[in-house]
Amino acid sequence: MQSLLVDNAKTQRCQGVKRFEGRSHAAQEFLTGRRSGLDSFFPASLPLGVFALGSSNSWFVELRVRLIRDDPTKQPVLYELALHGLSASFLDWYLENEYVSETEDAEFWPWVFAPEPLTYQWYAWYSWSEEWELLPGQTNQTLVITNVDSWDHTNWFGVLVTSATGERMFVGPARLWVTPMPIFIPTNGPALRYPATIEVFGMRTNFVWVEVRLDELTHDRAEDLDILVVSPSGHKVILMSDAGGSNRVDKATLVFYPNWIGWPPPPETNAIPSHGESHYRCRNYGEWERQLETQPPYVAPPGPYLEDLDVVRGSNPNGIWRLYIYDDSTNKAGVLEGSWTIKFVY
Ligand SMILES: [Ca+2]
Ligand SMILES: [Ca+2]
Repeated sequence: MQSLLVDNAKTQRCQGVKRFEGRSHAAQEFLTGRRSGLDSFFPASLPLGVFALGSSNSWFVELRVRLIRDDPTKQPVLYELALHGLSASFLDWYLENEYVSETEDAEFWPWVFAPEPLTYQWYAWYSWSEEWELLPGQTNQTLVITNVDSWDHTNWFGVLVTSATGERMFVGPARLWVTPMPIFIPTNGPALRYPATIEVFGMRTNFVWVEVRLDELTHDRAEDLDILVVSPSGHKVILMSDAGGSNRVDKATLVFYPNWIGWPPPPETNAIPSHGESHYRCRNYGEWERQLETQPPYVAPPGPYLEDLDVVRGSNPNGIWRLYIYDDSTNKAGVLEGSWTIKFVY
C-alpha cells in the first residue's frame, strides 16, 4: 500500500536543517537530538509534524513543520517546512492530548492505520529535560500514567510505531495537561488528601535548593494550620505551623525556601497576605511534638520535625514527596485550591 506521496519539489527549507537519509539511527538522532541556542516556546527539537523512515534507504517520508518563537513578545515564526518522501505503509496516525485531574490516571492511545502487527515504543519529553527520552518497558499500545501529580504537568509524549513492513513512524507529540485538585482542610483534623503526593523522577541529586509552593491557600483562621513536607529520603520539614494569627487568609500562594536564601518567616500574629505570592523560610510557631498525628489511616510520620528546607540538599530528590496539612483547632476550615508543586534549582 502506498499511502503518502509528496513531490520532492515541494520541499522548502528556510534555515539550516538537519538532513536525514532514511537510516534508522538517523531517526534516533532526531528523536534525541539537541538543538541549543533557541529560546523557543516550542522545544526546539520537537518533531512538530511526523516523520517515518522506511526499512530500505530509499523509502522515507518526512513531514516537519518547525515553529520558533525567539522573541517572547512575538508570534512563532515558521522556520522550516519539509515535505518529501514516500511511505509504504502508514496511511493515518494521530495521538491526542490528554486532560486529567491530579490523582487520576492518564492514558495515551495512538490512532494508527498501517499493516499489522504494530509494535510500539513510547518516549517522553519532560518539562525539565531537553531530549526525547525513551521510556523503558513502555511497549504497549496504550501508555498509562497512574496517579498523575504536578510533576507530570506539561510533559509531552510520543510513540515510535513500527508496522508489519518495518516502516517506523513517530506518532505525536501529545501533551499531558493536569488540572490541580483542591486539598480540602476540615474544621479540625487531617486534610482530605493526607498526604498529598508528588512523585519526582529524572532529577539529578546536585540541586542547590528546593522550593515548595502552595497554590491558593484559603483558611478562616491561618494559625490552625500545621503543614509538613516529607522528602523521599525521610527528611521531615515543617513549612509553617501556627502562623498568620487568627486572621483569615484568602487565595494566598506561599513559596517556601531554605533559610539561607534569606526570605523572612511567615508572620506569627499578623495576617498572611491574601491574593498574591509570598516567599518565606520555614517556621514552626507551635508546639511541635506529635501535633500532626491522628488516628490511622491518617498518620503523619512522628517528630521531631525540622524547620529548614536546606536539610534535603545532597539527598536524592527522586521518589515520593508527601505534604501533610493538618488543622489543629476546632471550627474554621480551609482549602488549598491550587494544590502544590516542587521545584529544584541547580
Ligand atoms: Ca480549625
Ligand atoms: Ca499547631
